[in-house]
Amino acid sequence: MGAKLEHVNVQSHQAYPAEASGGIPLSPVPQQPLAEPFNAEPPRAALVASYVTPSDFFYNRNHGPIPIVEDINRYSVTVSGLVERPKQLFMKDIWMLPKYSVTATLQCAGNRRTAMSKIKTVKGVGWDVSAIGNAIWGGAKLSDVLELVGIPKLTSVTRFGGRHVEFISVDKCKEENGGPYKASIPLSQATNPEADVLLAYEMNGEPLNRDHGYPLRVVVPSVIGARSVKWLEDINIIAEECQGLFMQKDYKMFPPSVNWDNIDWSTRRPQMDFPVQCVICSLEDVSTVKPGKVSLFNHAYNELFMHECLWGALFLCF
Ligand SMILES: Nc1nc2c(c(=O)[nH]1)N[C@H]1C(S)=C(S)[C@@H](COP(=O)(O)O)O[C@H]1N2
Ligand SMILES: [Mo]
Repeated sequence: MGAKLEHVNVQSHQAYPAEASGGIPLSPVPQQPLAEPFNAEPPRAALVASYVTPSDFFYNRNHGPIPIVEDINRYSVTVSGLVERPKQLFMKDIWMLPKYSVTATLQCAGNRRTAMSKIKTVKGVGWDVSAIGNAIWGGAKLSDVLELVGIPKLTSVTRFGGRHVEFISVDKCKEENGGPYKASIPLSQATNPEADVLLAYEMNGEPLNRDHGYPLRVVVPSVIGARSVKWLEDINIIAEECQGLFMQKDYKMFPPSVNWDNIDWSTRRPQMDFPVQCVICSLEDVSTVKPGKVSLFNHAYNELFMHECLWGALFLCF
């Protein structure tokens, strides 16, 4: 079985074996060596082949080279900042906490950017429609982890004025001038057990693989993928939201009157949730069909489903 993800923005393609997705014909994949950072999405037919997206078909978005964490025993996450009892947590400390399985959709905020660019050019990776996936994530709840440093459940501000939880990763990227990838979410969401924010060490019942954040990543259900930081290294409790580029000068929505010459990033909050959307996946944009009954399969997403993505079937008669 060959590579299962399609490297975005690569032009030269070769036919892809149909048996790789259980008989569903897949779109072609590139044969070139992969560039860094690695960004890839599955063919759209793979998305509707199963409710849970197999890890091998799950899109990949990276801003820097993928780091290798070799010594799991020495790997640790520091929890510090505006907290009473800062702590260094090793994997054994995380594994000791109650384990939860959460089915959650991750989607890159740039998904469908190629289609958006047909209306007005947008900067960024030229995704088709498949920078989205539905996985069963296994790990500890962030609300339990934060209790270890003295932050009770359902806290929106710590005694020291902490209101946001910043996640800082191991990987380094050029957009942060060689610094780590980072993002934050409000403390009220992080300490709410019902929000199901996870420090995940498993994906679809297997240890997280390297591409998806081994050994530990954040999963923030119902929020754009950019906030689900992979290869977590530090958790920082801070007063203001994270000042990193991906929170302040990227992943924001502006009206059509704004362009690169007049943009004022400070006028918009970092994007967290998504608009409702739906995509037909069993046909390509340019497919033509014969008159008669046509079965279509789509994926639909609505943040009100909270954690779950709905894979639907739609039947149309022409
Ligand atoms: N450390 C780190 N975490 C990261 C990123 C990254 O480049 N580095 N990319 C983010 C973005 S933009 C998305 S959409 C998701 C993608 O997760 P995946 O590659 O597991 O699908 O990871 C997020 N977490
Ligand atoms: Mo993303």
